[in-house]
This record gives sequence, structure tokens and C-alpha cells, in this order.
Amino acid sequence: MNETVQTLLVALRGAVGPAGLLLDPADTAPFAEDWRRLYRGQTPAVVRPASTAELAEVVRLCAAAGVGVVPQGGNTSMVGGAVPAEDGSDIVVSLSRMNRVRSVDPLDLSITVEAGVTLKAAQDAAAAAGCLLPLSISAEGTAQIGGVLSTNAGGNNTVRYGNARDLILGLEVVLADGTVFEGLRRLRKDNTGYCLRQLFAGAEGTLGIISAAVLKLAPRAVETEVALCAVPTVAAALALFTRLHREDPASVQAFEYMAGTGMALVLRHIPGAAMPIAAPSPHYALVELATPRRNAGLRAMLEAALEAAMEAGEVTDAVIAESGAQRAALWKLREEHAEAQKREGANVKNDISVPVSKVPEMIARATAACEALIPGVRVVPFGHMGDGNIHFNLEQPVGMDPAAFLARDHDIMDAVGEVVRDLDGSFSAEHGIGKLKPYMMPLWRGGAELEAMRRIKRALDPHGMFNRGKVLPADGGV
Ligand code: 2HG
Ligand code: ZN
Repeated sequence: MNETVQTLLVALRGAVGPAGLLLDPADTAPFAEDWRRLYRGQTPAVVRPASTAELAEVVRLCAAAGVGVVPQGGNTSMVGGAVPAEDGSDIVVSLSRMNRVRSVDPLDLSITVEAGVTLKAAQDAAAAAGCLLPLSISAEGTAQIGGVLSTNAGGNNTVRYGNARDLILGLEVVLADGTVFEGLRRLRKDNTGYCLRQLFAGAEGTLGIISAAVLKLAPRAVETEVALCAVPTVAAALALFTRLHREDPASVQAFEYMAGTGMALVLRHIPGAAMPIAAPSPHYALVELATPRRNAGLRAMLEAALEAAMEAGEVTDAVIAESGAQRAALWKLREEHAEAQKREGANVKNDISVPVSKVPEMIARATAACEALIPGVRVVPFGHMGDGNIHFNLEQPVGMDPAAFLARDHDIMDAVGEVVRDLDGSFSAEHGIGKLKPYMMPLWRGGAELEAMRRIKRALDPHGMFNRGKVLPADGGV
């Protein structure tokens, strides 16, 4: 460790106190590896400020020392978005001690939270005040608000409420020189120049560090129905979605697709996962309908729609949850897909989106492309069909060396990407770019778009200290 870093660590200890600084490699190691275990970096320290003032001082000290900063929330990125560099040149700044819910306002329908509050804790605080925080992702128990907003997380409710950025009313952000952008406003209308808060949403911590946010809430549902449906084809799942959406778009809270291959992995690897439908199906759809309207008759609507869907051959079997516990059990079958795939072995993820109408064609064509590329590869698509975002994931062929399979990740991502481009889709629908996908930016976002992003980066982070190597591909500059 060089002298500059040693001096910096002493100053950081002064800024955050001994409880805010982790130096022992045994303590810092979990912060240096991503959830998927694709990347293992190194860091001389994990700094854990307890307030915005402390965070600002940490950033100021790191800027003065010319040391890189990697902001980190729950470290659940699927694209290595929060790992420090391999050479140990980045300090990790963990937001986990900034975990206060500052206020919930059921009249304004807003919640003010610090960056280190987990999404689940924010949802619970909203629910305790009779409101709904309409953002739900599989990692919500661990993912923190700062990371969720920085990555513009999508998740299960996008079909009804949009992505994380759509919920942001106000943001507080620590900038690269340690000054604080104090934008914690909670106005529904505020048309005053550039919308800075939206720059930081989806920037993945490359422009500044989100320290707190004001988020929109919705009225809490009084009727909720969840059904798991066995469907014969992907096209049938889409037909079911269209049927329900036409019936009452405002009540379709989630519409998730799962291939039978993925469901089998969940049932094999996840303790307590149980399939309530007797005969295995090649495809499944999970539907959640919810409404804050009293006596809306959602149950009757769902039953009638499923009956009609069965007559039309769109659904072969279905169960409707009868209790909160059953709803949770059905959701578990969907939410444990990522964990089950991890336990099965090596996997390559394609977090892609296409226009909703193109989902069946995308799955068919990408399946054919991958099977031609790697014979025996296991195709395990699932995801948020209602908004066109499918996790077109692949498990290694049985018996193939995991490292050899992972070495093909770019080939696979490029083959899937070709199909997705042809269908006017995106190569990263909700997981962002992180460390995994900057190489894809020139092809997908090149020219004026990428150049404008670079200019914004230079303007807000002129020395390139924030989350180096993420989002933007190297260009010799920052
Ligand atoms: C989900 O929808 C997450 O469960 C993870 O976005 C997706 O594992 C994945 O590819
Ligand atoms: Zn997802």
C-alpha cells in the first residue's frame, strides 16, 4: 500500500470513526466480489459513512488523494456493477449504515429514505403507513435504495408502475468534489431546467453517489389475486397477458413468464419450493392482479378470464392462491429462479427486452441460435413478460466444464444480441451495464449517444474517480 493511500486511510478513519472503516481483508473480501462470483477485486478499505455529511467528507478526501471510489449498496448486481478493481486501487464506499427511513407521507404519497435502506424495509415502512411502494425485485431483501435507483432497477411491477426512475420525486447526491446536490423535493410538478435526478438514476454510481431519495408511493391494494398458470407455449402466455390486460390494465400488477426448465431447477434446488400444479408444463405464467378499489371483483374477473383462456387453449391448468401464504409460495417459485440457476452451476445471463409482442419470436430464435452455438446448452428463459423483459439465461450443458462454458459468454451474449437487435430490443433491460457489458456499448449506443454520455461523465466526474471501468467502455480518457 503506498503512502498516499496510508495517509488517506488515516483521514478516512477521522471522518467516519473506527466503526465506519473496515481494513481487515477478511472483513473487506465480501465487498470485493459480486453476487454471481464473476469478479473478484481487491480493496484497501471499505468505508461506511453514517450520514450524508460523513459521505461527502469521504468523497472529498478520496478526490484529494486521487483514489477511485466504488459505491456499494446490497451488492446484488447481476453485471458486476459494484466490485472494486482487481489491482486494489479503489476504495469501496458502503452505504449500509445510512439506513434511516426519514419520513413517510400518506397524504403526499411519498417516502423519504436514505440510500442504505433495503428495498424491503422501505416497502414495509410504506405498508405500515397504509401505502404501497410499487417496486419489487427478487433481491429486495438485500438490495438497497441507493443501488436500486442508481441502477434504475425494474422488476415485477414495471408493467403497472414503471421502473425505479419513474418513482423518483427527489434525490440527494454527493458529487465528485464532495459537494451535495440537495434535491430532496417531493413535488409532482417541478419544471425547472435540466432534470438532474434522472441523470443519476441508471448512472450506476459513475456520476455521483445517491445518499437519499424521495419516492412516489401508491395507495395500498385492498384486493390482490395471484395465480400460477400452466401454458402450452410462449405465445399462449402472451395471449393470456393480453386477455387480462384488456380486461383491466390498471389491475395487472405483474405478469411473469417461466420456462419449465427453470421451474424444474427451482423445485430441485430451493428448499420449501412446491409445485401446486400436478402435470409438468413446458411453460408457466404467474399473474398478480391488485387494486385499491373496494369491491372491484378481481377474483371473479380472474376466474372468468382463466376459464375463457382454458377454452381458447391458452391455459392448460391453473391455481389461484387462497391466502397470503399461498401467494408467497407461488411467488417463491418465480423469485428463486436466479438462486436456483446459480446452484445448478455456471450460467450466462441475457437481460434483454423486446417489444412485448415479439417475446415469443425472440425466445424461439434465440433458443435456436444458442443451441446451434453450443450443442446441449440448457435454455432457461424467464422474466417480466408484461413489459417485454426476459432473462434469456443459459445453463452449461450437463457435464461441460463450467469455466469452458463461461469462457463462451461473449459468444452467447452476441448471438442472443443479434436476434434482439433484429427485433428492436435492448441488450440490458433492467440489470444495467456494470463491468460485464461496457464492451457492448459502442455497438448498441455508439456514435452521438455514447459521446454525449462521455461528455456528461467528464463534466460531473472530471477525474474519473467514481466506479471506474463500469458503464462506459475505456476510450483512453475518463
Ligand atoms: C429476476 O427477475 C432478477 O429475478 C434476476 O432480475 C434475473 O437471474 C436473472 O437473470
Ligand atoms: Zn428481473
